[in-house]
Amino acid sequence: MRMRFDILTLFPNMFFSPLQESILGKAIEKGLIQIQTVNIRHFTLDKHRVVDDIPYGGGQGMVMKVEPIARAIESIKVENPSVWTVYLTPQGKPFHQDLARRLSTQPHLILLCGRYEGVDERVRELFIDEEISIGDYVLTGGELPAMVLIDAVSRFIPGVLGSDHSAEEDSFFNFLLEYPQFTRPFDFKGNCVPEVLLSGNHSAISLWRRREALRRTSLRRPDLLAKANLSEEDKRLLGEVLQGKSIDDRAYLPDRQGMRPPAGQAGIKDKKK
Ligand code: 4GX
Repeated sequence: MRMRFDILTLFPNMFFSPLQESILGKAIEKGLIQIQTVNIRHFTLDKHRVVDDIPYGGGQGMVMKVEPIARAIESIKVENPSVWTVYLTPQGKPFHQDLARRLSTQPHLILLCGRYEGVDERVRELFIDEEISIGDYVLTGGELPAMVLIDAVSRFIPGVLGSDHSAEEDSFFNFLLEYPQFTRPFDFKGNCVPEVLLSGNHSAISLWRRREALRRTSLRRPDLLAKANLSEEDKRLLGEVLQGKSIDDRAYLPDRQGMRPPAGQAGIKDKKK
């Protein structure tokens, strides 16, 4: 039942802290997932350990060479010829929750992280089973996308989330965004928690949460709402929402000016309390 990830990268250090904290760290300790980084540079054979070269035909930037990547992938395939190999690239199919669930049924994934202008096309042709994009923006490499994928996929592995939490119940499965959550204090600088949540009336609370989930989805993601399977009661609640008073959904507004952190210096600083 355990799942294994092999990450092919030029920057293995990027992965250590992010994947060892919190829930994924626990999942590794429990043996539910196994993560190994493979430094592509270790699979070069030349004195200068060259992993990239200029593009044939000219043009800007560098391209990752085929041989070190081929040797790195083959070193894993000798152990497991049926490993599924993924390349993270903006040209891939869009990553989403269903794809994460499908990948979680694979016992073993290789994640190839590209740098520079990408990899030699023959890597794709010869070794890649699936190309995946985490979104329409350009990053400096495939390492962060690989972490995003590992995180989203691992949540589907039984035992990774607490026993009271199933990834299947999260939003996106029912095509509704989640309802607003509150915890103590009741009154924060005059901003109070909705009274219904303190009423102890569980059916009223369920109705309120359902209505707020519908409100949020119709406001922010009408595309999702169109796919949702709405009950007759949902339609009635949505009707209440649509003819409701002006809707206060402040968190969805752009950042307020004057609330930004000061421009950063070099390095990452941990704010002292
Ligand atoms: N979702 N990147 C890949 C190297 C690269 C450059 C050009 C192919 C062509 C990304 C994303 C992403 C940055 C990973 C560039 N590969 N990956 N890398 N968005 O931006 O997956």
